[in-house]
Amino acid sequence: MVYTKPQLFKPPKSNVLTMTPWFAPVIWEGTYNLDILNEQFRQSNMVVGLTVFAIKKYVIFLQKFLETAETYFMVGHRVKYYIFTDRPEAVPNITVKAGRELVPLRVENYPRWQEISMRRMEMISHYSQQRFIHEVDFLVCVDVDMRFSDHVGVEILSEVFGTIHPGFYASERKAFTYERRPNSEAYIPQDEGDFYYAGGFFGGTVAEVYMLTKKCQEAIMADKNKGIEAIWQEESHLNKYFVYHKPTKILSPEYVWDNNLGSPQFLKKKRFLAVPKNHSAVRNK
Ligand code: 5GW
Ligand code: MN
Repeated sequence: MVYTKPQLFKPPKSNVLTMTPWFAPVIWEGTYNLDILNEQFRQSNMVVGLTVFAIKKYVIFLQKFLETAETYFMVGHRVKYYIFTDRPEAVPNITVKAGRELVPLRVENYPRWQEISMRRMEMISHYSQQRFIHEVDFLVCVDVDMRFSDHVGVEILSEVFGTIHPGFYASERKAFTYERRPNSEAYIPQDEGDFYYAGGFFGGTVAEVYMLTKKCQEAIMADKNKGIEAIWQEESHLNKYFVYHKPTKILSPEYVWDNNLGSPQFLKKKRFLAVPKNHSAVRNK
């Protein structure tokens, strides 16, 4: 517990928002002391579940995803990788470090890609209630077409957290690609909303992730019955949820980046990066 004391009149960052108006911290490199956070987390002996979906050709992303997670994700802590897949035999047999475990979970395959993407909410809510609640304390729910490229640790954990989408961090509200049709359950009026959150990185305690995914799942089904599908599927519903259930922590775009967006000055770390995909090869629609 030896470190330089916090300086009330020398905030570590002044170029970016580090606290929302509802007092949720925004996590950037330089805002936290990992030694303190790790110490606190260790004392609680908690377990983190990382959920990822690899359906059909997306199993090809698992090798790099898991290898890099072993290097950068929650190092030194207990981790369960929950891999939802229609092809458990295609899950790479990688050796994981002590305290970490690979758990393949067989799921159905859906013919439409929009359905594959949206059904993640249903699967996560179902397994949260049936299984995750008994096995882990926190859930981190991410896309698989990604690789870890820098530290992602306990600084992200909180009751419920979302990540600022790398394509919209500087956008005005009106430019957010929220669902704008009032007959969708994901509808957000022009004068509401804080950030545009990425569908590919959210999480929290199992209880909170259960509520979030359940609510999104119900909204998706209600839309389906009305014959409407939100513009960005489950990402639209996640954004709607966060307007009215504010995240208790916000991850900066350091936590979901895409090198097509360059390397702006404010971005000190690229922790979780989109893997370029050959759309025609992996997305046999
Ligand atoms: C297939 C065709 C088009 C879009 C998505 C898929 C697809 C997605 C798939 O065939 N299998 C699959 O497991 N997924 C899961 O949904 C992956 O976990 C993937 O990361 C997630 C979201 O789809 P992405 O990553 O293609 O969406 P973007 O918005 O990151 O391009
Ligand atoms: Mn993706």
